[in-house]
Amino acid sequence: MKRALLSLMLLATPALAHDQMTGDLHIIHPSIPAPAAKAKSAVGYITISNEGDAPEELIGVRSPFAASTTLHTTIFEDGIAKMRPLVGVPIAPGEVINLEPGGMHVMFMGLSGPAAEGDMIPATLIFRHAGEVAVEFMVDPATGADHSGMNHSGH
Ligand SMILES: [Cu+2]
Repeated sequence: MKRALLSLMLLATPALAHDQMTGDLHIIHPSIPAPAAKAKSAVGYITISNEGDAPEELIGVRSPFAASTTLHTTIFEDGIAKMRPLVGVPIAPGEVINLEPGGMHVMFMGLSGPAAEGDMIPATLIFRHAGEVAVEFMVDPATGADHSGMNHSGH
């Protein structure tokens, strides 16, 4: 009976989002658009709200999902989107930062395996003050954008 109820609930919520409150940090829906089968890289998105009184900074991400996991930003040069590594992402008190398509993102390079929609990918966010925070990136539907084809020459 319990199992039947649970599967009904899962069916009723096709667009899952997840979030967690860790200290003063509200971490909202870490997600990865499903990469193509043989993709060598993937991007991660996340929204973080600093609900405390002190400045914070996201300074790194770690995950067994990829050989290297870094913070990136997107810049436009001559109309071409290019990736550049970011040292950190400051989050002022009361501020909400968005790692989102066309902007800042988490860059997973050298994927350790496939990722299918609905998978939860473990990762650790590293903050300057809060330290290490365990999260899970939810694999969302593929967007069709091939991020691995973008210009990463800044590395
Ligand atoms: Cu990138």
